[in-house]
Parts: sequence; structure tokens; C-alpha cells
Amino acid sequence: MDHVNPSHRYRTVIVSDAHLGTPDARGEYLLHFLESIDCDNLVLNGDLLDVWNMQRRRWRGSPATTRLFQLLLRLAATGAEVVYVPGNHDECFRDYVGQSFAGVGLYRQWRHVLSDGRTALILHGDEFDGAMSSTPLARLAGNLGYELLLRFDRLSRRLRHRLGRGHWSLCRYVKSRIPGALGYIGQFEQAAVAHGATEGVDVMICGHIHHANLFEQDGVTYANSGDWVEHCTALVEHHDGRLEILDWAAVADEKAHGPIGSPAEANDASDRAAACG
Ligand SMILES: [Mn+2]
Repeated sequence: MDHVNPSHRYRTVIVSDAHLGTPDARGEYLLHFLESIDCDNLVLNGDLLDVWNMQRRRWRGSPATTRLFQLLLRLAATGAEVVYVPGNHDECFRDYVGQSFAGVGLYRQWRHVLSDGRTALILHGDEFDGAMSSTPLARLAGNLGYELLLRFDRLSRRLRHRLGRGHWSLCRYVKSRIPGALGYIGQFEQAAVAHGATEGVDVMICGHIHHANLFEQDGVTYANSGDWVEHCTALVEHHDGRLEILDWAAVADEKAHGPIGSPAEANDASDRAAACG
């Protein structure tokens, strides 16, 4: 990639679960992140757009989302390898895997060799939903509860913004204290590690569960890039092959005023319009 003033340089950047098109997406943070980095490979690992939600509500888009797509196309045009692996909320794009649009390649999953020689398999992760032990009814209840939680999360974010406080996620707080949520995360991670071992790769990279993590087990490194709804996290590969999870909300909040102007308010305003539309 070729930015004027990238403040962070990586070999590979992996982001997932931005859920753009929902009131909860942190598009301004993601835009600010992508404008601040320089990398050779950018992998969008699913649920970048929330087409499910866009079909339920009439989506009017937001300036951040438009600028984000312009940026992605510009990055692809300037030589970066930009890969889009559709997830379950944007699974309609799975019909187009194997094709490329304006330099952005669509793949069902992506194999990547790190600069230290390790092999990595990158896929969204809804493939492992069947390995979860919860019943369909429990999942439905979980989804409804999750939507309610996101609404409260939005309210608390607005309040914190008015009080001049940084990013903090109610969802993250609640999930970290519910044993069932942690059990779900653990089951997912175990299924992913087992799949990585079956596929014979050194590193298994996913998104989907909105929980960034990086650990090694049974000779497989598990990495999850997290999300841009409850958190603002990305997985990066440094030029020596080292993997790291970045918490961009923490970086942006450190810079006093956050990213571009007042992100929470800008996001909320444009997406509130979308939700009412
Ligand atoms: Mn997903």
C-alpha cells in the first residue's frame, strides 16, 4: 500500500466483522485504521458488510463506508493484495468466489504463507457453528439478547462520548462475565484449532465470534482478528512473520480526540438515519 504518511507498517493486515450497514458498526474507526497503515496484503475476513441487516432495513450508507470502499479500491489499484473472504452476514458474495472486482479478489478461504515460512489458513469461521453445542432455540434467544445488548451499548457509547470518555464496550464487559459466552468462545476456538490440525497448517485465522485472541495449542497457532462493533481490533503480521492483535480503539483514544473528528457521534448520526429509513 502507498499512503502519504502511514504511521504503522505491516506485511499483512486482517480485519473481520465490521458489520457496516448496522447502527453498531464503527466504520470511522476502521477507516482511520486503514488510512494509518501500510501493508502488502490486506485480508477482509468476512462480515465486512452486514447484508442481512441491510436487507431488513433500508440502508442509506454512511460517508465513512463510502470512503472505506474508495480506500479499498485505491489500495488494490496501487499494488496491495486485497482479499475478501465473505462471511455469513455477507454470504451473498460467496456466489462470486474465484472472481475479482477492481483488483479485490473474492475467496471462500485464503491460504497465506507468513514471512517466517509458517502456513496459515484464513476463513471467516461460521463453518464451525455446527460444532457449537447450543440448541437453535438457545441461539435465537442469544441473538435477541445480543441485539438488546447492542442497543444499550450504543446508548452508553453516546453518553460516554458526551462526557468526553473513550471507547468502552458494554457488550465486551457483559460477555466477559457470562460463563455461557466464554464456553461458546472456547468451543469455537477448539473447533478451529482441530480444523487447523486437520488441514495441516501452522496457523488458523478466523473472525466471526467478535473475540480477538492469539494462542498456540497442539502445534497450531489460533488467531482471531476480532471485530469493529464491540471492539476495534485487527490481526497484523509484522515483516518478520510475528503475529499481533492490535486494539485500535485504545490507540485512537490515546490520541486524545479519537479518529476523525467525533467518530461515535458521526457514526451514530448516519446510522441512526439508516435505522429509521
Ligand atoms: Mn460472522
